[in-house]
Amino acid sequence: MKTRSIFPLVLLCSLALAFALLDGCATRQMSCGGSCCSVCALPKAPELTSLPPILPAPASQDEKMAWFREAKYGLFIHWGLYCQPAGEWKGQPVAGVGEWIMNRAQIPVTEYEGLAKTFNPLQFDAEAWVQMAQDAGMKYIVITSKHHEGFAMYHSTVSPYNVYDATPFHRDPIRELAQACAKHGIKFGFYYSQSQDWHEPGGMGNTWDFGPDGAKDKNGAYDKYLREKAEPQVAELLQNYGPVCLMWFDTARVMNVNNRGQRFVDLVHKYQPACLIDGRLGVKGDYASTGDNVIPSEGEQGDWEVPATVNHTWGFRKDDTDWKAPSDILFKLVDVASKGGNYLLNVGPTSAGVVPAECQSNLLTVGRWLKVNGEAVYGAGRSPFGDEFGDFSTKLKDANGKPVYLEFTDWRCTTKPGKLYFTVFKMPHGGFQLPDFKNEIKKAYLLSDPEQADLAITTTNDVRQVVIPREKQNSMANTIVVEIAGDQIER
Ligand code: JFZ
Repeated sequence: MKTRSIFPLVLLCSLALAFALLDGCATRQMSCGGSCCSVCALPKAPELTSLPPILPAPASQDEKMAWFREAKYGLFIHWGLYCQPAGEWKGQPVAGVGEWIMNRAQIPVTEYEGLAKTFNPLQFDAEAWVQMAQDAGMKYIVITSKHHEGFAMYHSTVSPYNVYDATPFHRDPIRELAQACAKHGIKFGFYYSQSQDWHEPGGMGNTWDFGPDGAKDKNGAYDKYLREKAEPQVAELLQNYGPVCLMWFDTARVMNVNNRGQRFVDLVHKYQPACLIDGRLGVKGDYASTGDNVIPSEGEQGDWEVPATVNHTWGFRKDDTDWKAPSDILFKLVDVASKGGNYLLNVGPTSAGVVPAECQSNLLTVGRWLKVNGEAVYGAGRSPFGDEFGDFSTKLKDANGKPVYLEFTDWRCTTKPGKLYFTVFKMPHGGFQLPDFKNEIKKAYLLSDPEQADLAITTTNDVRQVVIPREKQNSMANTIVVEIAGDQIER
């Protein structure tokens, strides 16, 4: 009996291993966050359990935004069929971001569809991805449920062009991720390309197969696509994956006609009143999205988010290993937080289903810093100063003769009631010079010091300096907590 019941498993696993070898994954690092097949060491598909209920309608906009304002740091994931060509088509590199390859190489739909037949990311492990995000200090995950290529990365009943029905993988990675996120207490949201869909005759963007976009807008094809694919798919995502923290729409094209944009807003409100809408739907959302990798030069009011890359692409490109260094990621995160925003940092997993090892390791380095110093980031408010962001050069002029803006990167300040957090990236030899403010200082200590030992503050020519013993300094950045009297800074 025993041998009989184990035989199909062994067979399955060896088949899986054969596929994995074909995919070249045996040479890559294995990670089994959940559990692994003991024979082939590939992660096992998790058993699906029920998902938590959808959240009730928030009582106010502040209540709706509360988790987002606390979170500050999220993981963006661009994963789709484009991770297989990975920036190369028919042996030639295709310029631009990886997920735009179909457009940039003008690949006909019929040809591009072939990528579904070989999509089989056997090393995919939802548990490992979510664990990585958590260890990196990220509080929410936003994944491409359908990018411009038009391929649904979840089991859609609206279109068979989806990961469950059209690939040998025959699993719903988004369902698995929803479950892992619920388990780890990480918020989960979806990117959905509402306007561009290069797979459909009525979707925007595919001019090589289906002609100019203007005609689709005027002859009803676009509305047909919106009503028959985009809207029902968004409804599926909002109904079948538990609580959705936000919907990340993108590259809006004529959304203000025929209530097109509003209809998406209505769907979100109908199915998940607590779900946020990003700033790229084409009608007003719950927060503003900046341009890609664009960090405002000063503090900004309202709620906003910077979508950013860890290299120069969103979808995986095999030729792009120019990873942002951990110190750079950390500076940008604290910079964004000190200006009042959120940082949504992207990874592009491979066709094997893994996040490149070096990229992971960089994110985890930042995560270790945040484990100690996260109090200065999560739920922290804007800088009450501003001089630290930069200034116009007195010497350098741009092409129009205007002074060039020079960014300063020495330190950033975030706040909580009664506390200033000075995160210092370049520690001057004589100590950190506090910006001028009148409030009484009650106490100053290093956030990394569990004893919260008082740091000495010296005053020279009315400038206060905080001295940090060398042996207590972290090489990436040090956060000095300054406890002050009063909740408002007096300058
Ligand atoms: C879009 C997508 O086309 C791209 O593939 C990726 O998903 C990215 C996150 O979003 O690209 C944009 C959209 C908006 C701007 C720049 C690139 N923008 O406003 O600067």
